Amino acid sequence: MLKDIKGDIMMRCISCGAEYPDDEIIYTCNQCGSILEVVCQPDVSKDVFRCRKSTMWKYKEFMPVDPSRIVSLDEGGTPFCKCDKLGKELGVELYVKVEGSNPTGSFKDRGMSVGITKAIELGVDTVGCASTGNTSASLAAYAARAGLKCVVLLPAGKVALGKLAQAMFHGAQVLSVRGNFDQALEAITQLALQGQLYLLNSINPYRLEGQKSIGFEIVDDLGWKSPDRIILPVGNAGNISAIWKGITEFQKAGFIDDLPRMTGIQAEGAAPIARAVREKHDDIVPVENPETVATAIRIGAPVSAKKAIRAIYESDGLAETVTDEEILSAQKLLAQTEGIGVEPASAASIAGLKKLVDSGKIDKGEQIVCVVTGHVLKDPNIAINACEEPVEVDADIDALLRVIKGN
Ligand code: AN7
Repeated sequence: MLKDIKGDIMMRCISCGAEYPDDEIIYTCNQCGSILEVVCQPDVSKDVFRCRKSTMWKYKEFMPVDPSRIVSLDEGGTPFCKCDKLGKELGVELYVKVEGSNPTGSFKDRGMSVGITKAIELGVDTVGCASTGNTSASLAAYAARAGLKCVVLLPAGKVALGKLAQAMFHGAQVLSVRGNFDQALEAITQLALQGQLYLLNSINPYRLEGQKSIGFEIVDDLGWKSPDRIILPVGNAGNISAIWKGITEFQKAGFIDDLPRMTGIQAEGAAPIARAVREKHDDIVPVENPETVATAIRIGAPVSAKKAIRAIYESDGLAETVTDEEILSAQKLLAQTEGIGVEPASAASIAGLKKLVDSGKIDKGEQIVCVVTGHVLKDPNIAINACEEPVEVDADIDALLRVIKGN
C-alpha cells in the first residue's frame, strides 16, 4: 500500500549510489563511508494537497513513513510574512518564513516528527542526539509524545537557556558533555553504532525528509513558484540540503518550473562551508574550535556538508559569512522593524542578506525568502542583554508620565 502511493522508498549513498532498504538502521554508506539520502518520489497531482490542514503533513505523500503511525504536534504550516519595511530598506522583495512558530520553537520539529515516526516503525525504544540546543528540545518533546526513552548530549555551558529548559522539562536524560558540539556528536554516534540508541541527528536522512517541507511550503505559499533566492543559517548543514531536496522533488513532480538559488550563511568563527564554497571545493576542512554568539550554529565539522555544498553549486547559489556584531544587529532590526523575534542564529539569514545586497552579490529587486529558524525566547539572555534595564517607577500617573515623556 505504502509503496503503491510513494514509489520505492529506500536510502541511497549520495556519493557512490549504493542502495539500502528503508528498514535497515544505517547512517553512513557501508561501501564508501559517505552520507545517505532517502529516495521518495510519489506519483501524485498537487490537487491532493487542497483543503488539507496547514501542517507539514499536508504533503504526506512525500513523507517516507507509514501515514497511519505519524507522531505529530501539528508542526509546519508556519507563518510566511511579507516584510515590506525591511524589504524596502534593503531594496528587495522580502518574505520571512518564521520557523520559531513550530511546537517547540524551531524548524527541528519537522524533522523530529518524521524521525520519531520512523523510530516507531523500526520498533526502537531509545532515541538520542547531540545538540547545540534546538535538536535536543525538539527530540525530547517528540520522544515524550511517542513514549520513547531519550538521551541528549549537550556541549557544557554553551546551550541557550530556553533550549536547555525544554530538553530537561520534557523528560529527556540530559548530559552536559565536556567538549564542543562536534565532540558530543562523535560520542553519541559511537553509542548509536553500538546499537545503544537510534540516532536522530541530521546524519539520519529521515530527519531531513521532514525538514524538506519548508521548501514545499515556500513554493506553495508563493502560488507554486520558486523565489529568486532562499537564504538561511547553516550549522550542521542539514536544513539547506533538506529544503533544496524538497524543492527539487516538487520540480520533478511537475508542480513548479523554476528553482531558487540556495544561499547559506555561517558565523565567521564557524564557517567551514562558506570557506569551501569560496575556494570552490566539494568538501570542507573542519574548524577546530568554532566560536560564535549564535550558539545554535557553533559547529566546526558539519555532517551534511557535502549535501549542502552540492545544493549551493547545483542551484547557482552562494555562501557568506557574518560577524557576531552583524548577527546581533540584524536580530534587533528584524524584531524592531517587523515584529519578528528570532534567536541569534536565525538572524544570520537577515545579516547575510544585508551583506550580500551591500556587496552587490544580490541584485536589487530580487524576490528573497529568509528562513528564520528559531524563536527569540530560545536565548532570553541575549535578548535581555541587548536592551536597557526597565526603569523602576511608582504606580503613580505623574511619576509614570515624567518617565514616559522623558523629563
Ligand atoms: C536556530 O540543535 O544543530 O544547518 O543541534 O538551531 O540544519 O544544522 C541546530 C541548528 C540554524 C542550523 N538555526 O541548521 C542543534 C543544531 C537554528 C538552529 C541551525 C540550527 P543546520
